[in-house]
Amino acid sequence: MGKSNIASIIFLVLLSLLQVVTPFRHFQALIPNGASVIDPCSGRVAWSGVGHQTKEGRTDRNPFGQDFSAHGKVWSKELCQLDSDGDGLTNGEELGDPDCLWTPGEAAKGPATSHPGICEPLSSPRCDRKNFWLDCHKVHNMEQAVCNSINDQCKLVVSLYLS
Ligand SMILES: [Ca+2]
Repeated sequence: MGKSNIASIIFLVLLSLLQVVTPFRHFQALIPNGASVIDPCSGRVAWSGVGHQTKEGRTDRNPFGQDFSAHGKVWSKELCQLDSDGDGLTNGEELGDPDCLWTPGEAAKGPATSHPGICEPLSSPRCDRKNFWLDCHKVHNMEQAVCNSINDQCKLVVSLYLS
C-alpha cells in the first residue's frame, strides 16, 4: 500500500471522526453549559448530545431536543422557562441560567445541575413514565473519559455494548 493510499485512509478516518464531533460542538455552544451536562445514568461523564436520547447524539431527540428544535434551535427566554423533561425545574435552572439571561459566548451564571431532557431523579415517582425512552443499561457506543488527576494524563476508553 502506497503512502498516498495510507494518507487517504487516515484522511477519511479523521473526516468521519469530525462528522461525529462537529454537531455536538455546534449545538453545545448554543445553550448554557452545553458541553458539561452530566450523564444522569453514570453521574459522571458529560452527555454530549444534550438534545438526544443517547449521550453520543445522532439518535432521536429527547424532550429538550424537541423543544430546542421547535424554538428554532435558539436559547430564548421561552425555551429557558420551559420544563421540557417535566421534573419541576426549568431548562434554565438545570443548565445554570436560572434567570434566562445567558447569550452564546458568555459564561453561564452557574454550572449545569441536571439534564434538561431527562427527568431526574431517575427513580422518583414523578419521573416514572417520563423517561420511558431512557434505558441506562442499554448504552450503545458508550464513551468514557478516564482521567488520572495525579499525572494529568487522560485516556479515552471506548466500549461497545450490543443488546
Ligand atoms: Ca426540567
